[in-house]
Amino acid sequence: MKNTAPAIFAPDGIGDTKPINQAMLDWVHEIGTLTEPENIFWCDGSERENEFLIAESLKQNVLIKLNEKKVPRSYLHRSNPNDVARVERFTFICTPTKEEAGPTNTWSEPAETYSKLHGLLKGAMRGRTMFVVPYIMGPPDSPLTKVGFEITDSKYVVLSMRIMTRMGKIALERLGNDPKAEWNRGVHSLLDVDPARRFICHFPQDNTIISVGSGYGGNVLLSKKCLALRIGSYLARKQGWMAEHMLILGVESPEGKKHYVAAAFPSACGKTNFAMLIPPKHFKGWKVTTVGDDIAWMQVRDGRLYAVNPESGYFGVVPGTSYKSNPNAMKSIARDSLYTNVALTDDGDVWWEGKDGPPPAHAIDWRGNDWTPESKEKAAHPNSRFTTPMRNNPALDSDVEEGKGVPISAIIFGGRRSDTVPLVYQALDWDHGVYLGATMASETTAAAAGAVGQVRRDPMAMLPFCGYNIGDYFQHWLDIGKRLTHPPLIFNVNWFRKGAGGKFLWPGFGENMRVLKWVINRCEVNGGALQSPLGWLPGPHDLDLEELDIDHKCVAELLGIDHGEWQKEIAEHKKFFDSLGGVVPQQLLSQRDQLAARFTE
Ligand code: OXD
Ligand code: MN
Repeated sequence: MKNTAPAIFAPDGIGDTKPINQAMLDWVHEIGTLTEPENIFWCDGSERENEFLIAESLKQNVLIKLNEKKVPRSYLHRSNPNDVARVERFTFICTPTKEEAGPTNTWSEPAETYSKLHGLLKGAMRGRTMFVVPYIMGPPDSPLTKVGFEITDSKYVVLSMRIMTRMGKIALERLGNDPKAEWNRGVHSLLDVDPARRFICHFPQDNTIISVGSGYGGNVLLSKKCLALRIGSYLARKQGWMAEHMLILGVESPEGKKHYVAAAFPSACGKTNFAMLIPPKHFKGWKVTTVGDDIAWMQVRDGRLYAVNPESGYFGVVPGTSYKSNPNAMKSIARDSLYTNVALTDDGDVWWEGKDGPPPAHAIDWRGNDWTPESKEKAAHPNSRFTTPMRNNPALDSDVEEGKGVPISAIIFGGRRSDTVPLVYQALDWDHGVYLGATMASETTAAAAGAVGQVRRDPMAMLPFCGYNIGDYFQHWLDIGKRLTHPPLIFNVNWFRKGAGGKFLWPGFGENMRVLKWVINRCEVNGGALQSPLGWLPGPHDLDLEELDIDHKCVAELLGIDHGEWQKEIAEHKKFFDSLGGVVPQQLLSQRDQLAARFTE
């Protein structure tokens, strides 16, 4: 096998912080015996360790140093061109029975899968360094916080995990020496980055993840999609909390009243932009702050839902990010960042489609080839990414480290829909809101391998991330609702509706504040709304559209409900539920009947 990750040799005092937990040491020994690395590097998350790993990554061309004046302490990484996105068809849920994984997951029998993976891992780290990465997910003093260990042969993974998680000693201390402590076992090997040997496998019952053959963040930063969502959702159901694919933001009014909102959108549909929104000038005194941009772990406390962001960094889509679309993201990624698969300019800066200013006259594209504005190929891959610490975000919420989390006033679901779905509407109650989430659909994006732009149902934006049977997941949502005496209000939004000419009707980005204000007003019980078959819809004067250059006809179109389109949509809901083969809870089936009936009233 080609050695895609040659071993490195650390001086004394680096890479030798062994944990004291015997169960943990036994597991590392077991994986070491299987994979036969040249040496083992025990990460402690220190600055010195980071500097050493960066220096070694530069020597091995895993990273390219960017111009220190333009983007301080930042690096470019180019992935193998066959490895640029999550691969859902190579992602497996390995529960004892197929029913436990359910109709939306690709199931694989655990014993057979372990045996196949162990075959692939046998001797896979010969001539390589095996890194042991301890990390925690969640604020240090949260009851929701989990410990994970990732074994990997990729330096890029170690450097990324240091940004995306609270990594190193903090996790060793939290684990302590309790042999029964709960912790996630993650094993990753690049192998030879061959799609034919690429598998991302989850064993929820064993709290174990094995990922081989890829170096793409979503497949290999095992803390993120694998632990925080797939294994996380399984643990959440068992332990009575929620693990969701949601951003969390705070909104403060000029009067100083603050609400927190969680919002689920599928991958690459603007979660990071929404979480970092800057209100337009007209909204003087309003402030939006970011708790998280991708994942929310939520628990019920005193009848309310509280959320924490388990991560400590952002792994965001680069193309389209600019001072116009997301100034806070631009400021965050101006330093301390890893860029993956963007273009490199001749002066050592990074460039991508949609960045402010004119394109460079010449650059090296994401594949390492010469690029000019005349080139047919894109300079940056459509799913090129930044990895940046959340502390760089000028709008970081002051309660991001709060262990009990932030109280959630509203949950927003949203997808990318060119037609049918209005700009915003509010569910009638929790169960109806669960129905909105369960029937969500979105046009596919470049975040996952496969065709782009096709409408697919993506319940709660969790289709690729729910680690167990989706029917049980819907039931879990309904059950959580029963424990909430002050449930968040639930909304659906669609920033992407298009008019007859195929142009977006809504300006999006910062202007989404107008929708957010209506949501907050509804939470405060002072926002006007009209009853509609879909739920509560803002009337023409309920949205604050002052100083927005938008045609009244566009607003009517944005909020319009086309009965013909909705007949088709309801039929699609039925088709989707039917395709799940009888796992959908009765309450949701009757929600659909009630929706259909409201259209005939
Ligand atoms: C992500 C994704 O990277 O959803 O967050 O793919
Ligand atoms: Mn995501």
